[in-house]
Amino acid sequence: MFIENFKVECPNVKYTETEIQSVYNYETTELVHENRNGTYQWIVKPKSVKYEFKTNIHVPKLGVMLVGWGGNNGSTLTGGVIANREGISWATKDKIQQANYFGSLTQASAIRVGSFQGEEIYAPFKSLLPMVNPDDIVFGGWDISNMNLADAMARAKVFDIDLQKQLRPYMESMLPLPGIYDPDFIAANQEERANNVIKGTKQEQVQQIIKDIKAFKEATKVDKVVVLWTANTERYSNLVVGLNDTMENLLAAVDRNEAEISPSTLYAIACVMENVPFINGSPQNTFVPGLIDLAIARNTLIGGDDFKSGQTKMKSVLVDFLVGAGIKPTSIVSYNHLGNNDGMNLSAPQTFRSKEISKSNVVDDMVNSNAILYEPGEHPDHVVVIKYVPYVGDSKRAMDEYTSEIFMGGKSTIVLHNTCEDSLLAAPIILDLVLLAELSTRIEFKAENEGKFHSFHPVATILSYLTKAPLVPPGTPVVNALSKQRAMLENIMRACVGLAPENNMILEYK
Ligand code: NAI
Ligand code: DG6
Repeated sequence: MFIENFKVECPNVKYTETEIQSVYNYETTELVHENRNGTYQWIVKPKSVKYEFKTNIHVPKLGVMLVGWGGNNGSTLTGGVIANREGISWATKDKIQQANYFGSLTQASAIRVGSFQGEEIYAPFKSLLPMVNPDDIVFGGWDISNMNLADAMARAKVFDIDLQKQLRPYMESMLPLPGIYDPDFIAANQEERANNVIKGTKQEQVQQIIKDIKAFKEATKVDKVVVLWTANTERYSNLVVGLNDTMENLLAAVDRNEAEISPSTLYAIACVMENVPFINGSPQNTFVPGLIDLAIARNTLIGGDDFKSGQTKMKSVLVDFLVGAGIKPTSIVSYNHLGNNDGMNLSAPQTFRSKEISKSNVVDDMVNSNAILYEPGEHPDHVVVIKYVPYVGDSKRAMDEYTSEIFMGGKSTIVLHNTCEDSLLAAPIILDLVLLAELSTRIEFKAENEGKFHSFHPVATILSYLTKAPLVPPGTPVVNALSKQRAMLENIMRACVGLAPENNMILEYK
């Protein structure tokens, strides 16, 4: 059965006019490695830590500024939200299609609430905590191409033509602000597109982005802004001591107009200075150590990297399943080809390298979890190939071959082929990222040994379900397995309303 919403009633939870307060027992373990009678032994001690959570229930009017607004993802998300808001339907060759949010964790997925008279009861994921309604988002942003959003949607060739016609009146007055363009960081084939750029030094460019955010807030009267990078993949920035290794060095390097500070890092600096959350949807190392330092010092949310939309999402399910089943993946080969502007930009070796890195590291935690299968340091062969094939446009083809060792030396090969519009996968993920980033800034918590409530760590690991290479604070384990990432997010949200983690035990019926 599906219920639309619910309220938790228990002594541990209090709903006030402004917040939801919950007291939550975090059941965890403490490990010790001790010498007992001459031999070292691992001792595991169950541990319960009392936490208190406070969630501000005032849902703000949210502004979302996209870097790369006029790209395929930016125009698809903007059009998709307008179509949902306006209740638009359109004719396809198959049927009359209604706008929807399929593919969005927050808008189209469900959570299990419990059992009622022998039936499992589910509710919308978004019913867990008060969240911004996508209909109310005001969009804005930057693009190095000056095309209005209606023309950008046509250039993207993602939506059916009947839908495009209906969206055009809403989108033709939407104009991207000039962006920070540095041809050294993206493919040379993007130069033709760059007709809308901010002039000046790097410091002047940062100041312009700050001005743009302030002006957008003023003009739209939004309460909060989240900025998200969905612009072209950049090459990696070189990490250089004295340049971008600390907050002070990074800011000084901007002042000196150092060439190695990338546009994405400049946008991120501006956002952190303005205390505006910044999310990176592409694979490059925007978050150089100096920027992470800066975000921590100013307690401003940063999150990334690289939307986990299709092939990698599947990989973080399949390898988790195989390793979890005691099967040993030994070779993973992922090809894809696509013909959109992203594909064209990735046809340059330096930008492809950024994508190759983020697509390749996604099985590490699963491989490292099972020393019965893998020797220390052993890893499956893992190859990633991307080719630009203009004819297929946004309709990406992804082909994967997983070869594994099974019982008694046998081999099992699984082959997958997926054809799918890339931007229709990415747009709902962008929506989830901004909605969850906003929500997480309204949650405060403290453990029993902490005096004061505090927000989550500025490096937002809570967003990791949505990213290929989750950015984590220094010294924090990286989790790539999709089911663990989802459980983490859902269980934290459940804790905020005093619900235990979903344990799937269903003991009542055992
Ligand atoms: P796109 O090429 O259609 O759009 C990118 C836009 O960014 C373009 O309009 C371009 O003019 C603009 N741009 C480039 N540099 C800029 C800058 N410095 N400032 C402002 N605007 C700038 O690409 P698409 O398909 O929208 O993808 C965007 C990004 O998302 C790419 O980096 C891609 O790798 C990443 N991504 C996409 C996924 C998907 O499934 N579509 C999944 C994972 C990541
Ligand atoms: C080619 O791989 C283009 C990329 O931008 C991908 O579409 C994007 O990284 C999606 O990757 P995945 O592995 O999540 O499907």
